Amino acid sequence: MISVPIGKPSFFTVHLVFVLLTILFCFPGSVSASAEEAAALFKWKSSFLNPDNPLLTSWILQQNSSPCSWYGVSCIKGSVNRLNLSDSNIISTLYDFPFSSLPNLEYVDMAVNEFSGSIPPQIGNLSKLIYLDLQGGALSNEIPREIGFLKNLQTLHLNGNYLNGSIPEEIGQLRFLNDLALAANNLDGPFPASFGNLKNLSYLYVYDNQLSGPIPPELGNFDNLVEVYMDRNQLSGHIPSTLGNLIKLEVLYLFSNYLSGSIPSEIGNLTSLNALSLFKNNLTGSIPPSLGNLRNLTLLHLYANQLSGSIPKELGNLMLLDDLELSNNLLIGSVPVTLGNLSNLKYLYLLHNQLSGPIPQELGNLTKLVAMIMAENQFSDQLPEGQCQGGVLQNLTVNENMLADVGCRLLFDWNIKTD
Ligand SMILES: *[C@@H]1O[C@H](CO)[C@@H](O)[C@H](O)[C@H]1NC(C)=O
Ligand SMILES: *[C@@H]1O[C@H](CO)[C@@H](O)[C@H](O)[C@H]1NC(C)=O
Ligand SMILES: *[C@@H]1O[C@H](CO)[C@@H](O)[C@H](O)[C@H]1NC(C)=O
Ligand SMILES: *[C@@H]1O[C@H](CO)[C@@H](O)[C@H](O)[C@H]1NC(C)=O
Ligand SMILES: *[C@@H]1O[C@H](CO)[C@@H](O)[C@H](O)[C@H]1NC(C)=O
Ligand SMILES: *[C@@H]1O[C@H](CO)[C@@H](O)[C@H](O)[C@H]1NC(C)=O
Ligand SMILES: *[C@@H]1O[C@H](CO)[C@@H](O)[C@H](O)[C@H]1NC(C)=O
Ligand SMILES: *[C@@H]1O[C@H](CO)[C@@H](O)[C@H](O)[C@H]1NC(C)=O
Ligand SMILES: *[C@@H]1O[C@H](CO)[C@@H](O)[C@H](O)[C@H]1NC(C)=O
Ligand SMILES: CC(=O)N[C@H]1CO[C@H](CO)[C@@H](O)[C@@H]1O
Repeated sequence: MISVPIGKPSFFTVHLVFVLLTILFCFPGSVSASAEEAAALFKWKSSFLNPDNPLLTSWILQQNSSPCSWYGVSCIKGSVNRLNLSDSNIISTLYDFPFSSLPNLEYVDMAVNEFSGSIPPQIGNLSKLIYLDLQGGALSNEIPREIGFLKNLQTLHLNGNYLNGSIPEEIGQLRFLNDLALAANNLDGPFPASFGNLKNLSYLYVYDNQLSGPIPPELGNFDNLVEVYMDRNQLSGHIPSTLGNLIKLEVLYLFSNYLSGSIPSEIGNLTSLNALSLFKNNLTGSIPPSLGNLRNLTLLHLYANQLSGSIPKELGNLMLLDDLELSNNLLIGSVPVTLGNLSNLKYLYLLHNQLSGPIPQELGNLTKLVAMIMAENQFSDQLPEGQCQGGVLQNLTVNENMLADVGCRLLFDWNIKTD
């Protein structure tokens, strides 16, 4: 009875050896690639903490087994080419993965399982790999340098694990890399110097780590970039003006870092941009009027910086904008009347600046506004009449200004101080 935990694996081993011998004796000299691959995968499965995983009941060894019809396995010419075990409730490590027994493997999708332990250096033996997705597990320790041997890799998703240390220099050898996701780990240190080699990147997700040092200036040469998420790190230095070359860029998230200097006016050349989020940095200088060229922008978050000067009237060109947040800066002057053209605007946050003058009547045209947060400025005169008509507005905050007559006080839960 007591021997059950030991007896089970040894039964598997005996069974495996028996099957392998059967294969060898029955088909001498013609052991097919797929039978070897089947044995290797079966052996790996038997190392799982849940080898009886109900999704993997097709993974059984029989005489002359081929794994090609097994759950999640696809073959080309009888050899395993693709392994898709995403979201399959596997509880295991990668230590016993048959890295040296699957020579034709090109696609590995093992996202969202309970893989723990390190990524073994033998990962580098999967030399034909094009696609590797190990996101959403519990992998820890450093990304092995051997990742650099995977020279054909186009997609690498290691996000959502507990990987630490810095991004290995060897990543620069992955010149075909198109989609790199290292987000939501514990990675630190600067981007390696070789990062500039990854010229074919379209998607770069490194958010929510502790990466430090500058944004690699070479990023401005990555002509195919479509989405850049570098937010929630410890990046410092300036935003490179060369980012303005990235005419395919649709998302640029750099928020919650330690970036300083001004917003380069070249950002206004990113005419494909849908979302620009630079909040919670240490950016200074004024908001470049060129941002008014970003006509596809729906989200512009520049709050919690030290931006000065006035709000450029050109922002009124951003007809698709639904979320404009400029709070907690040092902005002065009046709110441009052109903002009244932003007919899709739902969120207007100008809280805690040094804005003055009347709030333009034209803002009363913004009938989709849900929140208009104007508090802690030096606005004078009256509120726009339109704002008193209710609409969908749920939150109008104007306290700590110098607004005189507030006729529609009762519509909202205001806390108005008129000093
Ligand atoms: C793996 O399978 C899932 C679910 O069917 C699918 O969404 C995903 O695209 C597949 N991955 C690859 C690399 O084919
Ligand atoms: C990574 O984390 C492990 C513990 O999980 C620790 O032993 C190791 O020193 C860490 N490595 C780095 C480079 O921080
Ligand atoms: C670069 O990526 C694109 C897809 O974005 C792909 O079509 C092209 O073949 C890649 N080029 C190289 C040299 O990897
Ligand atoms: C990019 O922006 C800068 C500054 O706004 C401008 O001088 C330059 O002509 C623009 N370049 C291109 C290629 O549009
Ligand atoms: C703006 O968005 C529209 C609709 O998604 C798209 O057709 C158009 O190409 C975009 N413009 C630019 C300059 O990317
Ligand atoms: C922000 O910038 C100011 C002025 O350049 C500097 O004095 C300050 O130390 C910076 N703060 C942080 C947190 O980087
Ligand atoms: C934007 O607003 C200004 C001032 O309210 C107005 O003169 C201008 O015609 C508007 N532009 C567009 C494109 O609606
Ligand atoms: C916008 O508001 C102004 C002043 O309240 C008004 O004169 C104008 O007709 C409005 N424009 C539109 C397009 O509703
Ligand atoms: C209105 O917005 C202010 C500022 O963001 C916030 O503190 C307050 O909780 C909001 N009130 C409601 C009712 O949403
Ligand atoms: C066959 C093969 O390529 N084996 C290699 C697998 O990976 C380990 C660790 O990198 C190497 O030592 C082997 O040579």
